[in-house]
Amino acid sequence: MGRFGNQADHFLGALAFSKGINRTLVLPPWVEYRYGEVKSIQVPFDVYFNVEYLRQYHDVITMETFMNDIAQSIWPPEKRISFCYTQRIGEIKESCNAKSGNPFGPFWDTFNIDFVKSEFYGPLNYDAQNKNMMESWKKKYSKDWPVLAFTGAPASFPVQVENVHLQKYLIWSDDILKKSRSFIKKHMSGAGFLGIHLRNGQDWVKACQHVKDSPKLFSAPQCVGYKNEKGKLTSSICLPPKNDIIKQIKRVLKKHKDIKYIFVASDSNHMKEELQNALQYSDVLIVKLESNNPHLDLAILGQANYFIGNCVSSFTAFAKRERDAKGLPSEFWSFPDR
Ligand code: GFB
Repeated sequence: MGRFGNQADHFLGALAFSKGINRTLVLPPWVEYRYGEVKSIQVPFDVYFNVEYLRQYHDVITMETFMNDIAQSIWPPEKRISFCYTQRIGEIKESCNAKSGNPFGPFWDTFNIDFVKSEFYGPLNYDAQNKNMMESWKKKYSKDWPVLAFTGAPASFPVQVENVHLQKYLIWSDDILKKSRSFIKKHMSGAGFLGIHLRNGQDWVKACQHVKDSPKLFSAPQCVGYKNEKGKLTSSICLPPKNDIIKQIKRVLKKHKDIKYIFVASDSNHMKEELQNALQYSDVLIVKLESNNPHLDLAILGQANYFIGNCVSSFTAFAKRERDAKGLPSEFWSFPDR
């Protein structure tokens, strides 16, 4: 569901679930959408992440290895059953219709997978914290069910608070790490840098209109709490005004004299000129990637000396969790209210 940040939240839940029911997790590819292309494309899990670190927590195998080396013997075509909570709308009645629509069809087609049957697993759920529930799964789906292939991630969005810690096993691939380190060395050497995430594209402007009716919109629980116990969600937390952004950056720079660069990650407007103008009397340089690369942006944000992100965005949430796992400091735009 959704793009990278949403999928990463789901991934942590699915990881906890697979451990809960004591099953090897087949690491799915990441689903991406390219401008001008109708069908989703699937990027192997290990293009972005190092699978070895996940093995410290649980048994995992990439989908590519699973399909090439193992599926033919333990999951032959006639045993391919799709799992969903209850029937899903589509061409076939009483079915998961696992391949109906995008990204579903292109996802399974990438591996030439067709399903012979559907299995409705309701009323079971995937709350890995519920030990009885995990036992029920193990009992109901024993050895006769070699593979549980879900139509959607067996996980919630945003990530359950109990699963946030699993982020520490999600380590960038060597390729991404190398690229991020060489960018930092080339463009931000000799001093600290502040990483900022500006989520401000048109889709976001529209989404933020829902703040009034959705006090826990998207990833907002990461700052306001899962029950809004830490504060109220406001529209400036979702879409901070430019002046507030500049004021907040100045406050951080005042406190962190070692910072001489600002690395800006954004889906749309990096505000490079505005930031340069506002900070022209300081000796701080504004830096951004030359071309759009969300994963490289995230890997760099994860290494910044300090980070300011958007509390509502699951893209920020990824960077924030990674930084928390490393003990690096972060804050959110316009939160808490000053
Ligand atoms: O990651 P994501 O689920 O985060 O989706 P949100 C936002 C996508 O926008 C990312 C791009 O996966 C990137 O492709 N993007 C966002 C960025 N920020 C940056 C950035 O700093 N740098 C680069 N290069 N790309 C939610 C969606 O987005 O937005 C929801 O997941 C919904 O499903 C909502 O569409 C409107 O949580 O921010």
